Amino acid sequence: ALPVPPMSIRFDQSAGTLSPEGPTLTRRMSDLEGLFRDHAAWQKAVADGDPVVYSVISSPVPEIDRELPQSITTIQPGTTAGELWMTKGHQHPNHQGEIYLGISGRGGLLMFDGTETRWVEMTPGTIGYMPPGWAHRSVNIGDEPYSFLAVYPGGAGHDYGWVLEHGMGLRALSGTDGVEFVDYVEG
Ligand code: M6P
Ligand code: ZN
Repeated sequence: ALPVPPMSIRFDQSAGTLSPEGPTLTRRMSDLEGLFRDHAAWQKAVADGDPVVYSVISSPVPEIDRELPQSITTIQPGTTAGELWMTKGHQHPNHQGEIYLGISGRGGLLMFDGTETRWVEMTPGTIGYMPPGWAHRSVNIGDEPYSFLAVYPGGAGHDYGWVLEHGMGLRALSGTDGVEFVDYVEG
């Protein structure tokens, strides 16, 4: 990846684009294997059209040490067997921090350090802070798309295996009065 000059990056919310733009990523249900508690319901959703669960658009700032890349993630509203649609979630291999800024919709930021779980509700204008060593997953808790800006150290990396191995402590389900949490393992 090449260094980039000082620049301004424009987010067009209605078009869902960044300019200049970097890599974009689309995660469908099939990309979330092993993450929902109800495996059969997950399989059925994959067979049933494999919907897009979230997408990530990035600025051209490279993911290398000392840079500060940014991305905007948009999670679609939905549930799979009652579990709210979410990102895969990851840990940073070398334990570096990250910040999110809520842009639109309603979401939650679930953090897990291997022992404790924390939940930060995210509305437009909320800054969510992930300290070093806290794995993080985002959840759409509303009925419209939830978008947030992420800014993270370029060398942070994404360890997805950590979440598959340790879970996130809790799961966020859609309850009658909003979000309900259940133990990750028992669900
Ligand atoms: C945010 C940032 C990205 C991350 C994305 C999707 O934009 O934290 O680094 O890739 O969310 O989350 P995940 O990688 O867990 O699928
Ligand atoms: Zn991260």
